[in-house]
Formats: sequence, structure tokens, C-alpha cells
Amino acid sequence: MTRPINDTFLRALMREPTDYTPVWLMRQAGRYLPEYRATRAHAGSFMDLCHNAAFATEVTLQPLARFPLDAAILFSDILTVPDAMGLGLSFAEGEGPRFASPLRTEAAIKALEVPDMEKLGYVFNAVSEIRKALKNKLPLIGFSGSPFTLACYMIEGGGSDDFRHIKGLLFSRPDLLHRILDINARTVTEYLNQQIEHGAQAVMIFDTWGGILSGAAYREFSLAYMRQIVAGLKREHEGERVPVVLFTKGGGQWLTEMADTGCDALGLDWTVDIAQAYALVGSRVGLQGNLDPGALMGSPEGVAAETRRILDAVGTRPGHVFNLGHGISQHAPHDNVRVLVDTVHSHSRALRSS
Ligand code: 1CP
Repeated sequence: MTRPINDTFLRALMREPTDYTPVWLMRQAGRYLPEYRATRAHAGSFMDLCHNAAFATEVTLQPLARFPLDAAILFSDILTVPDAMGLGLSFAEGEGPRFASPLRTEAAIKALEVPDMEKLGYVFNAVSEIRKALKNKLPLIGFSGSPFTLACYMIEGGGSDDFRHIKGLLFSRPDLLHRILDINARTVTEYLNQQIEHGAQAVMIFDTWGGILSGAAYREFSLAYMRQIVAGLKREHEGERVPVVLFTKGGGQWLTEMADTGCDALGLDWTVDIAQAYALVGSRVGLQGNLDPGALMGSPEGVAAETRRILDAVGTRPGHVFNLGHGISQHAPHDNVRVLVDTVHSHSRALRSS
């Protein structure tokens, strides 16, 4: 009913045949684009961009105006969720995110609650505005952080090199970490369902830090809660399937278990051999990835060769969405991004016709 005119991305996630391999890039709207830096300078802080639906829409559309990408992703951040829980998010200039009130005491953890979704109303407004602006040309991806990845920021109070606070809690008071994760999982389920209600046509769960865990801890503290979310998501909206993509950076060892959660597709980081991933789970889920983002720092010829290598490994099997293995660097040259997108489209068409 409301299928986008270009539905290649949705079809590939569902492992349906496509004329070519669709492509989008994690963090495709961001600082590598001069037009993003201009809007950001005009809007003020990064969160000012997120709070204002007009700015969020403008920034979401910028990479699509420049490159023939096959999907749009909501411009927002995973940290909107702990901000709505009252942890006090700020972005210091030139530094990463900071929380004024990280979860460091039992009392703070016991006081944590699922926030009123009205506090995240600005995100849902942005979803509605972006859908309108896309005029059904391309599908819109909604997203959230995983319960564990959100907990990393909530407990550490920002980015971390060693994750010592969350690991300390995990190995001394796992009951308290489970309380946080349960609240995060219930919040993320509602948050993603609201994004779907407002028009997100696929959703992705970013588990950026699940890969810092042992296999046993990953199953207990990250995967179990993503499984709970997948089970609670609205999988159909306006008569169309809404695919769910799970991405654990560093999760290459756990692809089979990730596929068992009932998700539709898995994101792969660049350390995974995509042909092996196909052999393991490619008959059950779509696969999204997995160019090393560092390849964009090389020559255009190198970008094209590395892109073709991944496409050749997949061949003509359905179910592949091309992406980077993690977010694009702010230093990536746009000419290389163009070569990447054009090579995905031309080489995947050539493979299908040979
Ligand atoms: O203008 C600026 O300075 C802000 C830079 C920036 C941007 C462009 C941040 C701060 N967030 C974003 C947008 C963003 N974040 C998107 C937008 C959609 C897109 O175009 O893809 C998405 C999907 C995210 C998700 C996100 N934020 C993740 C998960 C994915 C990943 O990259 O691993 C994580 C871990 C964050 C936290 C975050 N937000 C921003 C920064 C610099 C960070 C990393 C902090 C750290 O750990 O050091």
C-alpha cells in the first residue's frame, strides 16, 4: 500500500530477488558532508539538530541529494533514550557525548523507569516529517541502540576505552545490570514501535558494544534483551512487513544465535567473511554490510576493488544490502563515497546479467 517507489532495500532485507544490490551507509548524514557542517553551524548543537524536525529532515536528505542511495535513515542518535530517562545528555564541542547523571549507585539504578514516550515526541515528529519529505521515493529506516549499548553510555557517563564501570557492575551486581537492561529493553520496544507507527519502514538495533563481552556474557546481557525487543515489535504497518536488522559490532562469532532471535536481517562488521556468513545464516536472514570503513581512506581504485570483492563473494544470491561495517569517518572523501555507491550498483547489475 505504501511501498516506496524504490523498494530494493526492503526487498533485499526480506531476501527477495532484486535487479541490483541496494546500498546505504551507516552515519550517511554527518560531518564528512560540508552541507551537514553548514546546517549544524546554523542550527547550533548536535542535539538542536535532533530536536528540530525541519533540521533533522534537511540533514537526512543531504546524502540522498548527493548520492543515489537506496534508503534514508532517521537523523537522530541512540542517546536520545537515556536523555529521556533523565540522565542529562550534552555534547561538548570536539568531544563525545556526556551524561550529567550516570548510573553509579544502587539508588539511581532502582529509581530508573521507562520514560514517558512524549519526551521522545521530537523523534517521532522527525520520522513523520522525513516520511513526508521523501514522497515515498525511498524507504526510511528507524533505529535505536541495544539495551546493552545504551547501558554502556548510561553507566560510563560517555564513551569509554575500557568500560570499567559497566564491567565492574556486571561482575559484582549482575542483578542491578539486569534491572537497567530490562528497563532499556521495554523502553526500546516502545520507542521503535512508535517510530514504526510514525512511518519508519524498517528498524535497526545498533549493538555497538556487545562485542566487548565474552560469549556467555553476550548471550545473557545483550542478546537476550535484543530477542525480547524483536518479540515485542510491531512487524507490520499499513499492510507492509517492517523488517528488523540486528547489528552487533564484533559479533561475528554469534551470527547463528543472532539469526535465531527472529530478526529479518543481520548487520555485519568488516571482520566477518561475508561468504562464510552466507553459508551460516544466509538462507534464513538478510545480510547487511560489510566494507571496512577504512577503505574509504584509500584510493578510488582501491574502494572500487574492495567493493567488487564483497559483491563477488555474495554473487547473485538474494538477501544482500551493501553497507559499511561501521559508521563512515568524518574524514572520508566524498569522491570515494560516490565510487562506492556507483560500483555497488553497476557491478551488482553486471553480476546478474553475466
Ligand atoms: O555533529 C556532530 O558533531 C555529531 C556527530 C554525530 C552524528 C552525526 C553523533 C554524536 N551522532 C550522529 C548521528 C547518528 N548517530 C546517527 C544518524 C543517522 C545516520 O546518518 O546514520 C546514528 C544511526 C547514530 C547512532 C549512534 N550514536 C551509535 C550507534 C552506531 C555506531 O556508530 O556505532 C552510537 C554508538 C552513537 C553514540 C554517539 N553519538 C555521537 C557520537 C560522537 C557517538 C559516539 C560516542 C563514543 O562512543 O565515543
